[in-house]
Amino acid sequence: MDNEISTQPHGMEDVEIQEWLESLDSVLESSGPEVAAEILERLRAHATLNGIDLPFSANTPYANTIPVRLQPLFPGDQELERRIKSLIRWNALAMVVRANRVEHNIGGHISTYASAATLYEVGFNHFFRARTEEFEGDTVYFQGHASPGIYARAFLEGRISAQKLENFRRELKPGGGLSSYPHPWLMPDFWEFPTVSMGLSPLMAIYQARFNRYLEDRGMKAASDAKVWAFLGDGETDEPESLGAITLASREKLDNLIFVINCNLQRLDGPVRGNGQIIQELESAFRGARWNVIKVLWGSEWDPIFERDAEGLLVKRMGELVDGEYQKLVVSSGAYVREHFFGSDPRLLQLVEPMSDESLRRLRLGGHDPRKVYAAYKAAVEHKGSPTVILARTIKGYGLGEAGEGKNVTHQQKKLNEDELREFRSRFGIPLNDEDCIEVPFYRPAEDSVEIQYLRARREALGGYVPKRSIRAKPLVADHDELFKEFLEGSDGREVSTTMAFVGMLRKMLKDPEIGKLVVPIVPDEARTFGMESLFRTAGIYSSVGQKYEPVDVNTLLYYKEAKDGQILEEGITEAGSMASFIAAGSAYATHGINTIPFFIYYSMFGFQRIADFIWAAADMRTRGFMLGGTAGRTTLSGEGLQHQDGNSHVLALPVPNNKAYDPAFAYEIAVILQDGIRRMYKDGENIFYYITVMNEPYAMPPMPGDVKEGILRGMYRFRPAANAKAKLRAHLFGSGAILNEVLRAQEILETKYGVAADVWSVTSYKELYNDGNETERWNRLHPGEKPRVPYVSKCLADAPGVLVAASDYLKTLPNMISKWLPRHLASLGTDGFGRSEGRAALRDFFEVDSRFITLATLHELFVDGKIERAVLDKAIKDLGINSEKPNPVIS
Ligand SMILES: Cc1ncc(C[n+]2csc(CCOP(=O)(O)OP(=O)(O)O)c2C)c(N)n1
Ligand SMILES: [Mg+2]
Repeated sequence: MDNEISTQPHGMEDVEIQEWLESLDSVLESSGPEVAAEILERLRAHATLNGIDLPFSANTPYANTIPVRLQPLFPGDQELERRIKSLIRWNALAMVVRANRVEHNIGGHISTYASAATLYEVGFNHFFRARTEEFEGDTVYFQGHASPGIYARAFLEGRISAQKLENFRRELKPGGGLSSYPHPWLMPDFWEFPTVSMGLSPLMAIYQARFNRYLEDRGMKAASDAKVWAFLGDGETDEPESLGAITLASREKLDNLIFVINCNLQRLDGPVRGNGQIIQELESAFRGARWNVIKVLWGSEWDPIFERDAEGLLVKRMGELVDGEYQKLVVSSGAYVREHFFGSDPRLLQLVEPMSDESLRRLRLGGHDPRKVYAAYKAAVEHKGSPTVILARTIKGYGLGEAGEGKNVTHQQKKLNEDELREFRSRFGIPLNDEDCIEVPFYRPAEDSVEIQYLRARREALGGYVPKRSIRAKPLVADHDELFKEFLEGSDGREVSTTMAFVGMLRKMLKDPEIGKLVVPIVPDEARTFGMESLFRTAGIYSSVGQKYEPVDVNTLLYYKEAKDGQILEEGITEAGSMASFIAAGSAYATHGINTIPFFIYYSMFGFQRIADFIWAAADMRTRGFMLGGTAGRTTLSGEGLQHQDGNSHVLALPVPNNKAYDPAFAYEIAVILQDGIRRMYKDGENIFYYITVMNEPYAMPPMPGDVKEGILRGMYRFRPAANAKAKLRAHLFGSGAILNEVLRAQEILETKYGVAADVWSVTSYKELYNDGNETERWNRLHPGEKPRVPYVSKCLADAPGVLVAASDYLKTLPNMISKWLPRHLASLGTDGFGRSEGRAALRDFFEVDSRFITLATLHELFVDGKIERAVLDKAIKDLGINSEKPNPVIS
């Protein structure tokens, strides 16, 4: 840690330093901080020019950033706010303690909110503005583990009943309960942002703040001074996502963004940086990234001590301690603090000589002092030109005393004994007698009490209650038949990939009078890979500063055009950041009342596999939009090798309940899925989103064979029936994505060489078929007296004679999932295993998914069925050039 501002240069007299400091003070007084800063900058430059090697430090001393003389007056009724906060503390604690008395181990957290109560209450009483008709409102990401406190406040506000509070973490109780953490899926009128998977919310908040600017720059919403607040834990900052995008925030000058990091110096197991100083570490990271950093370390009780310390000894001493020592001081007596902290120097001891041990113990930290927190928040909201981070020092489990304050076990403290409860009650002045208090009842003062009146008045002044989620966008009205019609007609023999076909649709959607403006294309530096560069010029790449340079390719048709009203979000190489943009755009129907339709186009391998937790959060948040996994298919993406070739994503998409996953083969399938998706999400308001894989293998796109729209959407339809349905040898072949072409080739081989008449089915979504099958089974189980329903896939194959074979570019488990609803055994071919750097043909041979292997699988099924002789099979293996001893691709 290089936070030390050395106060003991070699051989220099204290007097001399004093003189320098005094002259700076006098400049400060006579000419102000800007002049003082200018002088220091000039001195630094002068020193460097003269060969003085100044060590780099992004740190400031271990002290409050805002000096007392610049501290604004606290505008609220401090005593009343303290009483309200105490009641919230009590109810938050009561929720957890009561829940765990009823159901042992139901969990919940006391100590996170206990340490953050002041940080939230100052926000609620003075800063967080609600969304109203006139004002878009501030956006607040609450730290997930602090949720009991947020619920407890809503209880005092009369927004959550005592019964709901009683059923914290018991959502299935009659009358409902409260979800453990912020989950819009579970509490869609209350929570807006899922935050509890640590690290997601800081990244989402950054991209949310940037998306707000994007909407303004594109003229889709009025400019406003609304803020995005994100409350994080200090331990949470170890997640790479937490700090991973902070330079974007400063580069984009997001002064609408405020991080509040609750620096209680502890995480779950112990100290965040026992041997270091997390606050100084974070300060240097954020200052290095050019954020406005405000440290709120010491409460007002410290002010007079600092005042007495003309030599700066106290700040120096504070900079010396490591967090492990600070944590110890927090749980120690005043005498211990005097001896171990101030005792390091007799001059320091003298500073606190007039103070009793008790008052030493009660020296508050900055994050627990509303005046200091208010000053920081006010400075943050007024700051211009960069995002702000507030590093607030607090105590984990503040107020829990022996029950856990500052202790390593405090994160998981869920129960308090009688003495501990009484002590907490007394410390925070909760009006409950000794007997009642041990029952830990919820406590809400009467409606006409000053506390409730004050709390309501403050929220009224700030526009209403927070958090609150509501859907404000109006549904779309058009049906877009015209838009998609041309794509149902095929490519007239021209060879195109599904990616190219999709880009054609995107181009057309961008011109549509209703949805054109709403489309938000998002790419992580992969637009050229997907042939999207033509959109650079027509739609423009969003840049908050326009284009300050003449692009090198300005003379070409498709030059790299950046523009302030550009529509494309070209995010650079960050799938996580792109997904955060997707979430912001896909939830704007609620956050902003705007139906933006995100299309996030990326390398399919780097989606579900890399950023699955963001996708899960998007699902929780009821995000709408389309994710397009490009260069998809383990054998269809040739050359790249095992890191790129995706045969996994459709399996990884299975667990996300409201995600619809499609592996289409043809342009018209994509058109049908997109049109229907826009209708379902933006007209009918369904809380679903789409994952569609698109490939880069070119082939002729056929016209839609009749009205197969329902089949496309439900997961399968017959694409090409057998020429001779009456043949003796029959088969049904399933193909998906680019592998459907292999299946069609197999259909021909089987017919011409082996006399097998096969129907070919395009399976667009195994996930749809699987969900439908399960749903049908469940319904039948629950309704035994009624006519049993039949799964869609069983209906499709009800009168299908012959053997069944499926092939896709994904794991074999996909077709296997639906095999139990099929009339006969299913042979599944797929791409389990690691990819290879190879061409398509070799890859399909290696993974055994080409037309030859599909043919063999069909013949083998017929052989097992007793329909053909062994000899036919042996000959086929030879004729097809299949090496029976080839290594198994799964493990080779
Ligand atoms: C991605 C992820 N990993 C682990 C956890 C489990 N977890 C919950 S709270 C916590 C400690 C939090 O410490 P900190 O961020 O400092 O918050 P505090 O409670 O101290 O304010 C951990 C590890 C989680 N919620 N998310
Ligand atoms: Mg912490």
